Amino acid sequence: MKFLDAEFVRGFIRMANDGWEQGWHERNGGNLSYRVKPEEVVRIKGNFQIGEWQPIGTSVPGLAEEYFLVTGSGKYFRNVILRPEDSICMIELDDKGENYRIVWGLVNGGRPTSELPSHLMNHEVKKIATKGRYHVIYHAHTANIIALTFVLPLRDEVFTRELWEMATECPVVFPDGIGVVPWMVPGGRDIAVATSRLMREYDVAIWAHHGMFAAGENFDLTFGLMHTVEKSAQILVKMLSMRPDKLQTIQPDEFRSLAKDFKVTLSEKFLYEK
Ligand code: 2HA
Ligand code: ZN
Repeated sequence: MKFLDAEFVRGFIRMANDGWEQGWHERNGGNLSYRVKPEEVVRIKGNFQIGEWQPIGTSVPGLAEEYFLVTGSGKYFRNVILRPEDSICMIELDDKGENYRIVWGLVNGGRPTSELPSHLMNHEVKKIATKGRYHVIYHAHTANIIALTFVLPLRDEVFTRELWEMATECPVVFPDGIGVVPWMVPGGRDIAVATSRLMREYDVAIWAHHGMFAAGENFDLTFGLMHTVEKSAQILVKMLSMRPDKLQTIQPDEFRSLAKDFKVTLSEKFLYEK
């Protein structure tokens, strides 16, 4: 099968373009990765052109010998749909989870995303936590969430509760809540460690003054999660622009009733009295 005909590759390209159309990927902002299933690797292996081993910059032994489809460092999301072979690549990890090599793509040179340590450490945590169910990690520069990191306390409880209050679907879409990483230098191992620690508990991590990471089972769920959180942030920004307080909102007991009917568990740590 031709590489670009594979369903997971088409899904990846569509998601990258959807993110571009949302306005979340100015210039080379954001990055996307997909942990490829063994049966999907088999189908496109005939297209491989294997490169040299390179250090990942962190260690992910739980992902040894796995394959990932990832966006390229410095590449633009808006170009992915036009020139996927120049903008994205598939990589293979070695038997220790310490090095990678490109097996397809980035035909004009380049490296996988600058946030590769964060992507892979998040994949490792999620693979264990979901018994292999999760395959997608997505980083986007979502303007409304970023704006909120200047005015809300950078605490998981506050971001989760305020965003839950903005739309009834929110506690159903992200019942585990949202984590917040304070401002840190992006691209390295330290921010990857901080983010993956939050990913043990949550499917969403906010990077203060930078953007968001979302994790999920497939492209639809992960894109939908990013979209839902950012839309909720947009409503909060609108509300705060009209007046600083709320005349009425969803109350803790109403969240508890919602949780019962929709069969989700909402931690009491988010349902504090204000
Ligand atoms: O430019 O988003 O965090 C890619 C990024 C770095
Ligand atoms: Zn970024």
